[in-house]
Amino acid sequence: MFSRFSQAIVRAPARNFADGLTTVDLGPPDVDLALAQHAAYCAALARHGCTVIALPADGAHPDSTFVEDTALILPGQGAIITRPGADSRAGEVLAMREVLSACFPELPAITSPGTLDAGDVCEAGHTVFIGISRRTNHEGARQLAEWLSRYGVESRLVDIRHTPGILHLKSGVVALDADRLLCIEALANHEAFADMRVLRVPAGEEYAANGVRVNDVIFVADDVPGTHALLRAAGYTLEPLAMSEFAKMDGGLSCLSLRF
Ligand code: CIR
Repeated sequence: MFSRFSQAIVRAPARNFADGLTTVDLGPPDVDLALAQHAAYCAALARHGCTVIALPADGAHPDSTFVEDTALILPGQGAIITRPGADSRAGEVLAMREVLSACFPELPAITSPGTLDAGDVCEAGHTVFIGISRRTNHEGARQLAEWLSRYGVESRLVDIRHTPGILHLKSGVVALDADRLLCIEALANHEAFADMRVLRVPAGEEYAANGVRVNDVIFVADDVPGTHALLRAAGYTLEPLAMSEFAKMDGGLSCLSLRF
């Protein structure tokens, strides 16, 4: 089973997008180009069956375009507000609580001392992989696992604190199907994935492992031809999208929307 989404929450980058956090050295993003890439991303969500709920840009939080980090939704079941691990992102959850409380009357939250960015949460069927990272700590993961267990969802931890080049678990893993992942080489042999079929992104295309499945297609960066060939050979339909300006801020295709 793989969740089907009918709605997606997004937030366009604000003019001060370049003031957000980043660990990569790719130069500052061009905000106008980021806005054009964001618009194309939203159009793709709509083409693939999602009603797009667009929140206004929020200059008080330069990373707020990465809406996915602020909540986790089990479509048709429940939602939980996260507690982002970066201080500058803490306030982002307030707006998300307001939006989601209209759909989910019971809306628990990860609480201190737990921290959790939902970019560290990778759902594959009835299993959820939770990354322990610089943003998500063991207590945050424990609280999330307890919440998931109420819905019969099993969770497994993946410690990525020593995996170079990735901010979040989903910077390096995409759930393609309930039993199949696309991974960077460094994570492909992780014991948590032992019963999954794993496709490895070709060397030099590590950014490709920051894609996301949206209903029947895989959203993937447009500049990773080796990965495109690999995924097409495995039978997937792709939606290649330009992501250069979000990559400069450590962002990928999953973090730009919260889907349910
Ligand atoms: C951050 O450092 O929090 C943002 N600049 C990027 C967050 C990307 N989120 C994600 O991959 N889920």
